[in-house]
This record gives sequence, structure tokens and C-alpha cells, in this order.
Amino acid sequence: TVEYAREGRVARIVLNRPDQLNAFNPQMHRELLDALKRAERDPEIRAVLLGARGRAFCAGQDLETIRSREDLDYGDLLREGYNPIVQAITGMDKPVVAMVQGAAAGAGASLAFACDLAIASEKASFVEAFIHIGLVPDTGSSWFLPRLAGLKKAVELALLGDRISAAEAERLGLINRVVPPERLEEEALTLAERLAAMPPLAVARTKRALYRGLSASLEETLALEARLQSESGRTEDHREGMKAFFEKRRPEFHGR
Ligand code: LHQ
Repeated sequence: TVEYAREGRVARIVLNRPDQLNAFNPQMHRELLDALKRAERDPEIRAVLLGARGRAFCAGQDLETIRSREDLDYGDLLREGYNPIVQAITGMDKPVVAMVQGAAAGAGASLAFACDLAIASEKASFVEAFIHIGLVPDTGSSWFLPRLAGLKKAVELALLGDRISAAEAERLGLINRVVPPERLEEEALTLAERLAAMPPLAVARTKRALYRGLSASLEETLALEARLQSESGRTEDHREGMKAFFEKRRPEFHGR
């Protein structure tokens, strides 16, 4: 249901339930979380690419599996299935790049938004589908949407549930870039490899500072920056970066 492969310093995680538009069932929750943890643990891995097979990226919750489950508490489903995935992505020291080739709906859209960067095919689309079935945005959408697109657009997308194109998603700041379908793989891998060549400790600290900053005051953020910079200034990667700068060559970072 979820594939995992190593390509040099990049881990490629692929949702593989194409006939169900990669909709989430318990197995997919489990396997996606396992794959993310595996990438996190592997010291050779420095960036993660999250993609999907078939014509959709992810249709969110598989509605077929919850159709006749009156006993099911959706809060439990989120706490056990979805929230750990969002936390694994945002809490990971390594950057995660979403590679969105098709429709991303409901929690599937949230999943793309939770990744650190997102690159999409011109064929991709995004929809906050929750409202159409009487539910609320979940899997981080209500946190990410207003922060990415601003409150007005977030309210519009969440309350009207309109499906938007990749180009519109890029315009709104929901994703980083859009490319023709045949270029998606190559562009996404190039992006992930560029990230993988960056100094890993600085990447981790940068990611931490940015997420923390979103829910901290300026004062707290300045203090955090000072702490993280103090640590960064003592790294071998910083010395290598300085040396390479003055020697006018490309630096070679080792995460020390
Ligand atoms: C589906 C699904 C699907 C089952 C298409 N499940 N079959 C958290 C906690 C607790 C509870 C619930 O949820 C959550 C989080 C959530 O994610 S809630 C939101 C769940 N997702 C949706 O509501 C998305 C519904 N789907 C769509 O909006 C569209 O199908 C998308 C945009 C994904 C794709 O559109 P199209 O490319 O036009 O395909 P289609 O609509 O024709 O769908 C193809 C088939 O897939 C169709 O079945 P059929 O038998 O007619 O071929 C759909 O019923 C089925 N399908 N999504 N999530």
C-alpha cells in the first residue's frame, strides 16, 4: 500500500492504492507512518520525496471503509491514524517534498500541505472536501490553510469546498511550483537532491525555527534563533561552508 525506496540520499515514499485513488485506510495510515519513521531514522537519508501512483495523489479518508461504522469515533481516527503522520512530517529533521501528480482531496490535500515543500503537475488539483460531507478540515488543514493562503482564502476554500487547479494552488501559496506532468518526477527529484546536499543540521534547525516561529512571539523567535545559531556556529558544516566560500568551490556537508 505504501512503497519505500532509497535513491542515494533521498527516500522515496509512494502511496500505492491507485484503484482507490490512494484513499486512507488503516493499513495506509500504518505503512505511511512506518515509512516516514524509517526515513527519519536512516542516517544516510537527507530528504524525503512523497508521491503517489495512479491518477490521484490522495482522496483523503476512504469513505467506503467508514460507511457502515456507526461505532467509529472520528476523533479517535484522527488521533490514531492521521495526526501522527502530520507530526512525523513536520517534526522530522529532514525536509519532506510532496510530489502531487493528481487530485488531492480532504486529508489528502492536508497531507500535501503538511509537507515542507510541494511540487505539483499541471494535472493536479486540491479540494477541501470535508464540508461536502458535513465534516470539518482535519489532518492539519485548519492550521496550514490560513497560514499558507491567508484567512480569507482559507475560509473560502474550507466553506465552499471548491476544487482548485494546481496553478491556482501555486498562486495562493499552497504549493511551491507547478510543472508539466512529464517533468514532475525529474523536477521533484532534483529539488529533493538539492535539499539533500544542504547541511543537514542547519536544515533541521531551520525547519524547527520556522515551524516554531509560526506559533511564537517575535521575542521568543529571536531568542530561539540566537540559540540555534549558537549551535550552528559550532558545526563542522559551518566551517566547511565558510572555507568553501572563500575558496570559491562547492561545499561538501557531512552533518557534523
Ligand atoms: C472514493 C473516494 C473516497 C471512497 C473518490 N473514498 N471512494 C478524517 C476522519 C474521519 C472521517 C472522515 O475523514 C477524514 C478525513 C477526510 O479525508 S474526509 C474527506 C474524504 N474525501 C472526500 O470526501 C473526497 C471525495 N472525492 C472527491 O472529491 C473526488 O472523487 C476526487 C477529487 C478525489 C477525484 O475526483 P475525480 O477524479 O472526478 O474522480 P471521481 O469523483 O469520479 O471518483 C472516482 C471514484 O472514486 C468514484 O467511484 P465510482 O464507483 O463512481 O468510480 C468515487 O466515488 C471514488 N472515490 N474519493 N475518499
